[in-house]
Amino acid sequence: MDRPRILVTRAIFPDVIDALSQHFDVESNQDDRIFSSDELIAKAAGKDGIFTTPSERIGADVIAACPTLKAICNMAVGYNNIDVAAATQAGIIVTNTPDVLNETTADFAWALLLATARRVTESEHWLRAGNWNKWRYDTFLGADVHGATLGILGMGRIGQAIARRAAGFNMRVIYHNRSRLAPELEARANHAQYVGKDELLRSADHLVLALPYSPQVHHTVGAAELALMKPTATLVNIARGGIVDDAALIAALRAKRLAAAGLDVFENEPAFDPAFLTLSNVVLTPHIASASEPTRRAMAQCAAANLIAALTGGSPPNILNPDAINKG
Ligand code: 8YV
Repeated sequence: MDRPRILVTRAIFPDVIDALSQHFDVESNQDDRIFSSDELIAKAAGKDGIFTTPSERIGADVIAACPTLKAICNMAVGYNNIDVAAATQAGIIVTNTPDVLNETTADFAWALLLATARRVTESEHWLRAGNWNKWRYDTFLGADVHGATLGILGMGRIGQAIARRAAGFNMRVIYHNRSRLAPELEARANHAQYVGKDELLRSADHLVLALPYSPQVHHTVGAAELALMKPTATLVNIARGGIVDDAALIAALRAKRLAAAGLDVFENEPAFDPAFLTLSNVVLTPHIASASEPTRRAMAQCAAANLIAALTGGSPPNILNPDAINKG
């Protein structure tokens, strides 16, 4: 029997390519070229499966043009790059990589929160530029983290991991989520208290966004929401570009209606709004919240395991659309 044929859309750990090659004929992209949409379709056509990352948009057009596809395995917990409904309709399994990145991503949310509140990167730039020639009582005064109120919008597995870490900082944790957590989960999340979205915005000293992107939450933090926040507050986004209205955020930061922001994700990334570069009160990172060596490896292995299961008659551990199986 012919081996299934797969496409790996981006460069990935070579040993993961080796593992996939034990089961499949693999077309890989170790040169890490960014495919145009037409190239992606041309490469995916005739394949049984694709190993994707959030940089590739797998829309209904790609799905319609690739009738041999049986599985799309995304190396990310987020999957808003994939039209899951169209895939389900076409009998294509879609998988993601949940859980393996929770703790690493929560660590990074804290890295951004602390760097933002305590002006770590801003002061380092100033120091590197040769400006440090005397001590002053008010050099880079920031906001306290300990004892402050941490707000979390989106209290899934990553949000809860962020909340647990607040215990060491003696913080009160408030959150808003589509639905309230069970009491035992709230207790484990540093006794997080469920509040309405407006109260979250009004009360948080440090607000972290940890919700998945969907069209329903596009610009869920825009000008009106930013106006509710304390002028001393900080905002951290480790979730997805598009959840925040970046133009509104830039205006708020410029006018100091918000003290500072720490951003790992942006609208239209990597071509983010260059106005961010003109602001000193932002910490900017290139979508690396899950980027520890062990975690990126675990994510790649998880996506590979899903693809192997999907195309060799197994049950992919992280299937997002079980209905696809009956259609296929
Ligand atoms: C990166 C993420 O996008 O998992 C997600 O949804 O946003 C991040 O972990 C991912 O590492 C890219 O493969």
